[in-house]
Amino acid sequence: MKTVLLDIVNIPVDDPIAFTFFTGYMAMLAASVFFFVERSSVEGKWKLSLLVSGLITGIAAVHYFYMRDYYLATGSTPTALRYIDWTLTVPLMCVEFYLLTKAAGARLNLLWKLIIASVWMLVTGYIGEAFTDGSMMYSFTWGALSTIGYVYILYTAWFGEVAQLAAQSGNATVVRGVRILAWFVLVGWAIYPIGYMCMPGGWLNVGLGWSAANVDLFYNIADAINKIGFGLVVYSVAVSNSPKTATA
Ligand SMILES: *C/C=C(C)/C=C/C=C(C)/C=C/C1=C(C)CCCC1(C)C
Repeated sequence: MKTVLLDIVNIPVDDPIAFTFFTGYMAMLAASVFFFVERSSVEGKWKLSLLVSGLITGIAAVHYFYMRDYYLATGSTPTALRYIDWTLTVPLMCVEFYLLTKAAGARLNLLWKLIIASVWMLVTGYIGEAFTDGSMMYSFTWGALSTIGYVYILYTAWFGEVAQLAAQSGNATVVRGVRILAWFVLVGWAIYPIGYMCMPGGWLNVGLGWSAANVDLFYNIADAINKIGFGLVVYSVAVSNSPKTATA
């Protein structure tokens, strides 16, 4: 009888998805250590931003630990764990936008609007994945509903309140940082719907015959880029706004 434990310790070398689960876990863990340690080298008000960066990758690391085992033991997609992770970490990414623009006058209602949009995006996405009947209509409907939340965040970061407040801040590194984060939302976050469309009933699955097995590959790569990348952008803004003596 094959035990679950045996499946877990045997990481198949020819399985790129298992590989990205494992490296994803390590990368998130290492990034958290980095962000937590580096808190001491930035000035007061930036410490909270770095704490949030570390929490985002830390929460992801814990979920990757479990998702990797789930995947190795069952060979299937850990949908629920994935969405629990995102429901915690995507709102925290909204907090980063809020903290970056707070000095320029961002108010809590901006944060709430972003959080509500992200929760909408994720709850509808989860319904689209977890309860699918495999039909194109089902996949498209929930995917389209989810995209409304995504577009709202995208708009806010590029042209809406976040972009406007960044411009008003008069701080060149904040303007630049927010613009880079907006690029992450446009390009990095767009990888997720590609993964979603590999699901049964999805356009890439039905239209191009892309396998549902690719879902985790897209999600794992996107998570590493977005969660660690976001944190590094915030880190660089924090460092350039801290006195040189504090960074030594
Ligand atoms: C750290 C995790 C992040 C940044 C996750 C982001 C997830 C998305 C932007 C997901 C978007 C989706 C759509 C826009 C439509 C299809 C369903 C989703 C949830 C995959």
